[in-house]
Amino acid sequence: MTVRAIIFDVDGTLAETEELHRRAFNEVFREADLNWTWDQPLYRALLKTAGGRERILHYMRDFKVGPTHWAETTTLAGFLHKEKSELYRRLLSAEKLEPRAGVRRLIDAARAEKMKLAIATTTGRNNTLALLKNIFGEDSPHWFSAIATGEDVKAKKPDPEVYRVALQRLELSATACVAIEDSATGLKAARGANIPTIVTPSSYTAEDDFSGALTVIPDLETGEAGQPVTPAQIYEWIVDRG
Ligand code: XBP
Ligand code: MG
Repeated sequence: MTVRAIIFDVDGTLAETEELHRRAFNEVFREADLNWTWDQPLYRALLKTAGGRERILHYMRDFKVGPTHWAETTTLAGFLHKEKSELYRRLLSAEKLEPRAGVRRLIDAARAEKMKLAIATTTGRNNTLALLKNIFGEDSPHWFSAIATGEDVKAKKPDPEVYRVALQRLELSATACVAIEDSATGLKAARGANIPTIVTPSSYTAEDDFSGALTVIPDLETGEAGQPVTPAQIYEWIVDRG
């Protein structure tokens, strides 16, 4: 018996992408002649709202900016988010990102052991595919048996729905899988679906509360004792602590 699948979060877990998302938000705000700038401290706070469109709506509400009518507010948020998503992918096609430390090693080890791989993310499908191709190469989307994104759900993280969709597509039970997340929001979503979860905090989430995680480690290369995380190690953690 071993772990049958690893379900990866995307932003902050596979790669440090949030600075690119933030750049795309700010450029689109500028292009739309909006006097909005999301600096890093503000973006850290705004990241508590998962999903770019929801984040823009939350910002307009909290900072009392943008149109006063609800219908216009949602139209503007939808427009800005669509533009931002296209710009994010243009930025990704011009800039090579690296996967976070140890991610590629664990993926290769899991594939060698015939474990399944999946994705459970808040961002959209095109963004996900563009990032996978950027960091792992053109063929890499085929490594994943299930890709569940924000487009597949009614409620985004911290709601567990995206993890439930991933489990359904994998045709596996929660306890046969492990999730890898970088944020408290993502951890809550994975735990809400009963999936044991490893947390590798990212640059924006280091201060989050990770209670309920199987382990919190700097990254998949460093692990708990300076050793790269392996499928066997994950199974041991689940048996000992799950
Ligand atoms: C993290 C998020 C996303 C990104 C932006 O996603 O909250 O909203 O910040 O992506 P993940 P969109 O679940 O992968 O960590 O603007 O496409 O929503
Ligand atoms: Mg994340």
